[in-house]
Amino acid sequence: MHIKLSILISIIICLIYIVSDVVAMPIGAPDLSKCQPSLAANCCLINSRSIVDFKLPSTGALRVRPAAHLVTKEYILKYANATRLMRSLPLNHPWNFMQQANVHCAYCEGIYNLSNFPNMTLEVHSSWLFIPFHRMYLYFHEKILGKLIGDESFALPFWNWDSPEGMGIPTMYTDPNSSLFDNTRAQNHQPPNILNYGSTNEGNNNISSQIEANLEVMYRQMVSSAKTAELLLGGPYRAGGDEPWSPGTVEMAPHPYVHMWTGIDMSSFVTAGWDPIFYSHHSNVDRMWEVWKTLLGNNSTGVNYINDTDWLDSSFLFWDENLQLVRIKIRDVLDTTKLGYVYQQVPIPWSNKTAAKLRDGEEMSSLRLVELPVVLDSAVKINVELPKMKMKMNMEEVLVVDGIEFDARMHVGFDVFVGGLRTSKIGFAGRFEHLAVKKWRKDVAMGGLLMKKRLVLGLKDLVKELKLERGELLVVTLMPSHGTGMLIKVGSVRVDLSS
Ligand SMILES: *[C@@H]1O[C@H](CO)[C@@H](O)[C@H](O)[C@H]1NC(C)=O
Ligand SMILES: *[C@@H]1O[C@H](CO)[C@@H](O)[C@H](O)[C@H]1NC(C)=O
Ligand SMILES: *[C@@H]1O[C@H](CO)[C@@H](O)[C@H](O)[C@H]1NC(C)=O
Ligand SMILES: *[C@@H]1O[C@H](CO)[C@@H](O)[C@H](O)[C@H]1NC(C)=O
Ligand SMILES: *[C@@H]1O[C@H](CO)[C@@H](O)[C@H](O)[C@H]1NC(C)=O
Ligand SMILES: *[C@@H]1O[C@H](CO)[C@@H](O)[C@H](O)[C@H]1NC(C)=O
Ligand SMILES: *[C@@H]1O[C@H](CO)[C@@H](O)[C@H](O)[C@H]1NC(C)=O
Ligand SMILES: *[C@@H]1O[C@H](CO)[C@@H](O)[C@H](O)[C@H]1NC(C)=O
Ligand SMILES: *[C@@H]1O[C@H](CO)[C@@H](O)[C@H](O)[C@H]1NC(C)=O
Ligand SMILES: [Cu+2]
Repeated sequence: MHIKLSILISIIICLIYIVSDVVAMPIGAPDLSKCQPSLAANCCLINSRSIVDFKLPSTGALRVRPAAHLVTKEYILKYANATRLMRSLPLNHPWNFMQQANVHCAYCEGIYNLSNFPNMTLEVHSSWLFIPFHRMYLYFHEKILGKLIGDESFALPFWNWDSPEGMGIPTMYTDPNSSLFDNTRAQNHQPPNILNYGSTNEGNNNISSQIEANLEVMYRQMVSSAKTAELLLGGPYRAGGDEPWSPGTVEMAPHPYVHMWTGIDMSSFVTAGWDPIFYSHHSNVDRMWEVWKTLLGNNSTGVNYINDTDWLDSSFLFWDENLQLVRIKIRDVLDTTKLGYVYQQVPIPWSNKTAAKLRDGEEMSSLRLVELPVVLDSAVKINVELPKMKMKMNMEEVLVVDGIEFDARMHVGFDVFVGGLRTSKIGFAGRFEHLAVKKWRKDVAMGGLLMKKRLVLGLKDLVKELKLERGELLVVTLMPSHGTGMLIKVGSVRVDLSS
């Protein structure tokens, strides 16, 4: 009887799975006629009856996106001119600077629902949409800027924050008379101040250790924790599936930190695009995928993108440089050379940072050991077992921090460290961080918005560096990194095997 019941239950579960699988499909481009403006920001996109499918540009010379701190005065004038022209267009022109900025708001503030699943809100963060959506956004922005100054070779700069020379605000953005300026930038973060996105590095005034800590974060987020395209780019978000909840490592650090650090406009999804520095920040985020491909992509799983048609066929709408509304799919933007651009080659100082960065775990030894779920009002330790199973060749341990819940009105974040019972060393494994969704969202204004997310980090290298063995207990430390940890709850932590 019991056996029959359990068989029945399994069959039902299978059926539910099959049915939900049938429902799941690619994210459909929004229906622009169905805009639900948010409370303070009317960032509805300009609609058009004529929509054409995106076509790759005919091949010409490749545009080379330069590092922002290495460009000439002439380049800066050209870029500032283009942005000034963009700012001076009529407000209702799709190329107007504020219209360009609205694109970001429109795709992430609950402004549109999916055209093919109308009771799901369209959101381009916290999932595998993050990198390709922002790639498309920058592509059109760059083409329009080039059009405005009659220079098809114009390429956006990238803010090279992953390199010591690029860790401060690039000087092209600091002239208050320039169209590239934004007056909400943080006064105390102007040059020569540099970013300090290192783990447990709060209040550090030692520039060289600040740089070292930053490079360690780069190495963990981009190399050791991101051995597969899905770990790097993020987990699934499908029409008819779950809300986006599984951001990739490239989205988690230092991307949100750089937003927060830069200033007020940059700190929220609605206003980030108002600051011209947004486009070079995201140009570097985009560049990270390209760098990753050359470092790891060739031998991870053999593919340096996510081979899933729900991802490849997810589509979006943008106004292009011919004043045409176009529908573009993720499969159109896998290769930047087909889009006509590449990045200037600069040193990658973090690519080979290795085990040397393991630290002494003494400072963490007095932390309280907790059971989950737990509210992260301070740093906590959790014991988690490494799977006993023998691993297949290309399998790896992934650390899954699940059921992360927080009030979306707050900027929240925590760092993850891993150690073992037999070793006093610990290693930084990665970071979770989420920008505040400001009061503009209706659901937020009406009494809070509970967000649920999950963080997945590759552990294979760290397990090797710490000489941990199968079946051994790990000590996972979760350390609030951005002052508002008391607002985050963590549901569970486990180690899975994934291929
Ligand atoms: C920028 O615009 C000014 C004024 O329109 C023009 O004189 C100058 O040549 C332009 N500079 C570049 C580099 O395009
Ligand atoms: C979405 O809407 C359909 C009807 O249009 C309804 O049957 C379904 O339950 C809704 N799903 C959710 C998650 O609200
Ligand atoms: C959009 O989706 C949300 C759920 O995310 C739902 O509450 C809302 O009613 C939908 N709006 C429309 C116009 O269907
Ligand atoms: C900005 O422009 C004003 C007046 O046009 C001028 O007085 C000031 O020196 C300029 N500032 C800079 C930093 O160029
Ligand atoms: C700054 O940090 C570096 C590297 O971590 C260290 O070698 C140096 O002694 C520190 N300097 C000061 C003044 O603390
Ligand atoms: C991966 O392939 C690219 C281009 O084919 C090459 O430049 C790069 O060196 C390769 N990386 C590795 C780690 O083999
Ligand atoms: C990729 O190949 C390089 C060079 O052969 C090797 O050092 C590295 O461990 C490989 N990475 C993975 C994820 O297999
Ligand atoms: C992608 O998936 C399809 C269908 O599952 C498969 O036929 C194809 O070989 C895969 N491509 C790569 C590059 O792995
Ligand atoms: C690591 O990379 C840097 C910059 O690319 C290089 O200067 C350094 O020699 C490399 N170190 C090792 C140990 O390979
Ligand atoms: Cu964004």
